[in-house]
Amino acid sequence: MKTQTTFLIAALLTASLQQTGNAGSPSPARDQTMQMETHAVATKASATGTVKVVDGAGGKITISHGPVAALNWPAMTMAFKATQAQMAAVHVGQKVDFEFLSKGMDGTLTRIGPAK
Ligand SMILES: [Cu+2]
Repeated sequence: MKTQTTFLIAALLTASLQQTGNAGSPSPARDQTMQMETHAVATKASATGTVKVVDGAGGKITISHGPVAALNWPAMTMAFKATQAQMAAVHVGQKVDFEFLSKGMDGTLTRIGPAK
C-alpha cells in the first residue's frame, strides 16, 4: 500500500511538472522541438554489405556491412528490419547496397538491392 501511494504521488508530480514545462510555450515552438527530437533519433544512412541471414519469420535481414561514416559505425554484422518484398529480393551471400533508418542500433531498411 505504501509503495502504491508513493508511485501515485510520483506520477502526479511528473504530470504537474510536464504541464509546467509546457506552460507559456507557444505551440509552433513546441512542434519544432518535437520535429528536431524525431530527427535526432531516426537517421538515414546507406552502406554496402553481404547478406548473412534472411529471417522471414522475424522480418529481418542480417547484413555484414562496412563502416557507416554518417553514424560513426564501424564495420559489423547486424540485423535490419525488412519487408517481405525486401527479403524476397535478396539471398544469403549476395553483396548489397542498402539504405536504412537508424534509431540507435535499431535499423529499418528503406531500400536494398544488388551492389553495383
Ligand atoms: Cu551495423
